[in-house]
Amino acid sequence: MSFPSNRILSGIQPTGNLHLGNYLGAMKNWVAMQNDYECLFCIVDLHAITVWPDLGEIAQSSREVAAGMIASGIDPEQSALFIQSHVPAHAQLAWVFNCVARLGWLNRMTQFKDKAGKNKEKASSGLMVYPNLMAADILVYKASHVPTGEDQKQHLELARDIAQKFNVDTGKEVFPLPNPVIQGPGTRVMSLRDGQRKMSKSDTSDMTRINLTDTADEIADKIKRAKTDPEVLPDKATGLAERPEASNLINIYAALADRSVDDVVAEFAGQGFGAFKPKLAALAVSVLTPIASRMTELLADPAELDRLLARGADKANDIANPVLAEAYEAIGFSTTGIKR
Ligand code: AQP
Repeated sequence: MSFPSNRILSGIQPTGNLHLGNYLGAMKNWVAMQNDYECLFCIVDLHAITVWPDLGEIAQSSREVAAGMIASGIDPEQSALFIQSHVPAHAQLAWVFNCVARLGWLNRMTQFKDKAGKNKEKASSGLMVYPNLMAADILVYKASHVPTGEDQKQHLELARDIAQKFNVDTGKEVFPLPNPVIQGPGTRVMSLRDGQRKMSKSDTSDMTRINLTDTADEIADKIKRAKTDPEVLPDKATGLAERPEASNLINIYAALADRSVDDVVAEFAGQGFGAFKPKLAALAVSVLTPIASRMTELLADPAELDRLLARGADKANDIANPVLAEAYEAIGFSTTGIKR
């Protein structure tokens, strides 16, 4: 069985503001991969309701994410940019995977534990089976590669387990085993207030993250007030071990500047944060404020964004529907009435 060797699927939730972690851990890498891969980028609104959001805001948040992606460099003519719920095969295949994945596998997912917290009994069942939907997002396109941040690594391993079990159980090689692409210093951008926690949309404090829509003053202020330690910067990257906040700021600098951590450390060796932070702020402002301006322009024409997203959904449906039919066939469902 031959599978596509250079097809990418990746997604992002339309929940709250896009932030620097989403940009450096995901979107910036997606942009760089567009010329070498057939790319499908998905705004995962079905994932967004696993933690019930403000219902009136999902459509507009989806447009904002689409605008953020296009403003960051995703080309909707070249890549398929679409909303997950516009391609029903994601949810249909996810149901199949609910019946393939074992509860023991899902119980090991650390993101569920983090997000459900102490209130596990009150978490939605959707939050528990979120990784099965993510596996469907990827496998319904037979994607070969999934570029993502470090936080999604465990879910990707589960997607591979699901693909393998489905193939073994049905005796048909329907799904490939997708490969994670987790690379560069931006794969794990941490909170500006706590170097042990990831930068996240759902953090209650806005000072923990840099939003893509922040103004130059807000960016500079957040970096100025970012938590650090009293030491000067080391002359080798190994000197950042046990210094999570310093390490985070250096990683952010390296990822924004497209330089290696070693290179950045060598430049700032022996300097304190008083000297480093203004340089980081200037760099962040120079990269992020043009993205914010372009987002504002794109959001001024919601009908055009909706048109681009509908076109992306057409492209995605054309790939996903035959794969779903193939999976149904492998299970032994009657597929005579299914549209391909
Ligand atoms: N802090 C991060 N560092 C690097 N990459 C990150 N990503 C998210 N946070 C970081 C990557 O961004 C992509 C889309 O993520 P998402 O918005 O769909 O979901 P998430 O990972 O759950 O992001 P948040 O901000 O943490 O959202 P909430 O707070 O709602 O849970 C993924 O590729 C992810 O790896």
